[in-house]
Amino acid sequence: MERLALLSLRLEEDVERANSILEQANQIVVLTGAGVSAESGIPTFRGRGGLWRSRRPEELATPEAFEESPELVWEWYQWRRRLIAECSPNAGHQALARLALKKDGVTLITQNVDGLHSRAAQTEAKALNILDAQAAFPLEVHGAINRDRCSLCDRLTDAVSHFQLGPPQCNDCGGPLRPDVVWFGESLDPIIIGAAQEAALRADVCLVVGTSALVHPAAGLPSMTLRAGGLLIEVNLEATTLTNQAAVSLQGRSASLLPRVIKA
Ligand code: BV8
Ligand code: ZN
Repeated sequence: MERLALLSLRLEEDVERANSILEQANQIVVLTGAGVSAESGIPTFRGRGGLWRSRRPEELATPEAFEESPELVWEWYQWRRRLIAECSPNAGHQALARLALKKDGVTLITQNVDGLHSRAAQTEAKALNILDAQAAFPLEVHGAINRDRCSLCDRLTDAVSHFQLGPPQCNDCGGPLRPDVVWFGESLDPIIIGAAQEAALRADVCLVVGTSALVHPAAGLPSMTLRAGGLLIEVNLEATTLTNQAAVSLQGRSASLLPRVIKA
């Protein structure tokens, strides 16, 4: 049999194996990164054409950068907000939402701030006639780009879509608003990361999708499942530091692989 046919047969077998592991699991934790949104048109961070290819993350996604040049950081996030507003959840987001809506014991965790998982939760719940979509809303460990937070009094508001240069001021205290995301050197919300770590520890399976697994503490979640005796299934275009610990590693695009792995 020629090599290509052999490879796709091997992938099909791995998809089946992944599917049966998920079906037999009682507790599933899913961790997604920028790769799950790539096919929706949102560039990843470190890959080809990634958001940070031209700049270093430290230049833009840190409190120091915001302190130093609030206009530049604010403009970068406004650019990303406009880009995200043009994008929609893809079949990968939808498959994960269906898994969480139809199977008990599934916890979705995302490092992404684009809100696409939450949008998929709403559309899939509607399509499935499920009133409460809550089960498919992810733990957003790095925050949400479409929420503003006052950098002085922490007041939260929906993102102001305006085009003025530089961050708007807080209506309460006049402090500069910032996107409600977690920057490098900032701690994650202890309640959110705590819930994510608890889910990882009790999971029989951790399904990791589209992450280079470089940013901690989120990147440490799959190892928590492994150390607690759970299995790892990885979906990624390329190998990562997690690949050799995975029971099944599916190399390919998440928007086409996830609906096949999750035949919910
Ligand atoms: C913290 C902001 C405590 C929002 C982001 C050493 C050990 C442990 C920690 C550290 C350390 N050194 C420094 C640290 C701390 C640091 C860190 O981990 N640095 C790394 C770089 C070493 N972490 C922190 O600062 C965190 N806070 O630790 O608090 C503390 C307090 C004070 C001082 C120290 C510590 C805060 C981390 C949050 C940072 N904020 N984003 C925003 O603007 O978006 S992180 C940023 O990276 C994004 O949020 C993103 O989610 C995250 C991870 O990136 P990925 O999602 O994995 O994306 P990437 O492009 O890398 O990879 C995409 C993958 O998809 C690739 O593998 C690709 O192959 C794949 N792919 C592409 N297309 C597809 C696909 N797969 C499938 N299908 C496709 N179609
Ligand atoms: Zn304020």
